[in-house]
Amino acid sequence: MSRILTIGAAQTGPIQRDDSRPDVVERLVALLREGADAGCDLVVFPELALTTFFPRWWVDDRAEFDNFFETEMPGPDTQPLFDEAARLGVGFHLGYAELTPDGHHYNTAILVERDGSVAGRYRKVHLPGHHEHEPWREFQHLERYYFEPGDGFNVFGAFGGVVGMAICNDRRWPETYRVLGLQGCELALIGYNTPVHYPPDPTQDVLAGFHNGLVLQSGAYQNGMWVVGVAKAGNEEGCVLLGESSIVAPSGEVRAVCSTDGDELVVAECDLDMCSNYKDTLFNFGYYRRPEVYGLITGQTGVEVPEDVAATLNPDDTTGTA
Ligand code: CDT
Repeated sequence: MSRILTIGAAQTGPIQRDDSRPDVVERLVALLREGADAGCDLVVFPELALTTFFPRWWVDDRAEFDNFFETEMPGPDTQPLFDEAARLGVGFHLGYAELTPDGHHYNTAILVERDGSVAGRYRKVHLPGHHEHEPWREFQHLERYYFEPGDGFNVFGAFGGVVGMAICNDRRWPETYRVLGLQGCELALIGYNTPVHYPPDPTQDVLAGFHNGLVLQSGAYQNGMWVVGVAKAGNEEGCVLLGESSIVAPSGEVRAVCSTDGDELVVAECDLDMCSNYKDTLFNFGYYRRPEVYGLITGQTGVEVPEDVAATLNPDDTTGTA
């Protein structure tokens, strides 16, 4: 049986603070319909696709921003998207801010099957930025203030394959793809909101697009999986967000890429069986991996230079040297 999926990367342009949910959902529905016309099985929307990227602002009382969160999915504002998807027989992936009934806040994505059923949910693991208000920045990146981290990377049986999700900053960490890859992931869906300006080190600004391509392509290749990276792009409340949404094959080749900073759909045919070209050969994990020498990866978080090596950097300090 063929496992060729037609996938649309549905980049959105900016969403301003005053844009209403129904207006945003209407834009998503338009992209979904464009995807249906292009024969898509699945349309992938960005991280926090229903609102502006509100963690760029500080408020003393976090509850003031609860209006940016969804308390149910689907809810009254998002139901039209679910209804249209089911009517068209097109699945979708959607990032949004989630507020649970017991008061937990997450940066979340869901995967919805072609019949409208929810196939999976993921809560962002790697929360970038800072916890405290840092007034020296041109804009804040307060994900660590507004969200709690999720507790793992799972895969889901959906669309005839093994599908995983990650969100934005997760895509920069090789562990994300490898933990998904170890569960057989054939398709990783990753929404993002990436400011082009990085206040702690502006020398990285000109490399924003390069780094985005680098991590999506290497994650795909090193794990033999399709990777779909989808941006919310453009000038959002004065903060310029990277576009360049793309669909990457298990070979690491880019099969489709957006060329604007607005609402734009690009489509690629993704043969899930192509994953085995890599999973069963060069990246045959079962045959080649050496977990017995990878212990540091799960055993520690930060860098610990071994004492004998550190000593060579400070020759005056003879502690611990022979
Ligand atoms: N949304 C998100 O995770 N953005 C981050 C910005 C990093 S700078 C704090 C990213 O990795 O693209």
